[in-house]
Amino acid sequence: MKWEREILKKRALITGVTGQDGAYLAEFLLQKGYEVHGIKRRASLYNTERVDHLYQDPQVASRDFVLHYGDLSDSTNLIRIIQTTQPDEIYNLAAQSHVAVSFETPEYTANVDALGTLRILEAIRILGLEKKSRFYQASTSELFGKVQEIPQKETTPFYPRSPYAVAKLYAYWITVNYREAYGIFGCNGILFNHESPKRGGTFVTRKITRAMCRIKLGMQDCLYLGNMNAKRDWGHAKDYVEMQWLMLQQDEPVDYVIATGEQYSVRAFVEAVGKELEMSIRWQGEGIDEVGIDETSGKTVVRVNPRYFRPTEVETLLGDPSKARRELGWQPRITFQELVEEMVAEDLKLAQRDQLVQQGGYEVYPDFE
Ligand code: NDP
Ligand code: GDR
Repeated sequence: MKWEREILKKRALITGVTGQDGAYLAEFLLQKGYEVHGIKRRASLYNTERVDHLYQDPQVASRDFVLHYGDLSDSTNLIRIIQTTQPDEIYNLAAQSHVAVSFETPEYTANVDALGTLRILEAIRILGLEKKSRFYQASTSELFGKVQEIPQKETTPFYPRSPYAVAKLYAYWITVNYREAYGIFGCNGILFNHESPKRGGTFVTRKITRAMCRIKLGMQDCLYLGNMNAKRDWGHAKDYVEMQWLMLQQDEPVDYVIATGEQYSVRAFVEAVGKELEMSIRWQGEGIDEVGIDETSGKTVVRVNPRYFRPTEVETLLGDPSKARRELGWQPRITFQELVEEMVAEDLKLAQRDQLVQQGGYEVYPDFE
């Protein structure tokens, strides 16, 4: 019965709905029968590409997926959206999420990633929604930064190494504080790197899959990278958003590390992508002179460019997700190999599309990052 469905229907608000995780989470919650509201930023060009397939005509009165203009730097707007939507669950995924960019825009990153989180928590309090709106905070393995323990778990001390990570540290603690001070059901998901074909093109995995697919098709000569020794624990975003939801379904708010427990270097990621594309990468030289040669073509396809080095680097991250496994029964389903295969398949399709456009006599612009 329609009436029953509406009463039972849960309502979620997602900040950062136009991002990688926001898009997967919106899809996941809609499949679960939620009414999903998302906050998108005003931009001079359309920025809803990742959620366009979920779009519902605003002329239709009853919609399950609704986008609101907003920004984490604007409290008035956040209070109004939360007041109008009265969400049962708020997922705070919005952030200036690029670590290297945070060195260029430290104040903005702090405003959005740290104070933005405070603004939402305050909105919950101002509106008296402490007992209604559960809150998920997108915390990060970057909090561990210069690692104090291997692998990293919930009790590992934090040592942030970038303006991004320092801002996220504030967000982590303000979520804990509002939970303890005001009884808000607030959780931190300390998520390790997670990727997908929806990953932004300036993060290293997507940068590699995009560039190597284009190199394979002869549309690009070389891929320029920074620190290839960096090691990460890479999972699939689809698996990880399920965990964000699961954390808000528990009886008590608890913080969890979410990771695969496996680690690969940037260099190993390049090799895995090469293998998928039937390229065999041989490394030669050291430091900034290191190059990757595709033995099948004899061409140098990877070079180092110090412009991608960071003032302070996070060299290695490896998560221990055993608490989530034990208490939530969570286990990642998608393997590293499957992640690489899916990303390569998608980027090969996109490169082939661009190649057709090029062959048709139209301009195709290169990737600049
Ligand atoms: P993305 O960069 O793909 O998405 C970030 C989202 O935040 C986008 O929708 C973006 O909008 C939005 N946003 C940025 N600034 C603002 C602002 N001022 N006001 C409102 N919205 C804003 O990130 P991911 O989806 O990968 O990550 C989601 C969250 O999880 C982030 O908080 C990130 O820091 C965190 N995280 C991510 C991990 C990962 O490996 N992916 C690991 C651990 C934590 P627009 O589309 O307009 O740019
Ligand atoms: P990260 O992801 O900083 O871990 O943050 P990113 O993919 O940007 O970097 C991973 C590692 O690769 C090294 N690297 C390069 N990185 C980029 N972007 N471009 C390059 O050319 C390049 N060459 C080498 C980096 O130095 C780094 O060591 C991501 C984001 O999603 C954060 O929001 C999130 O919190 C963390 O993951 C967990």
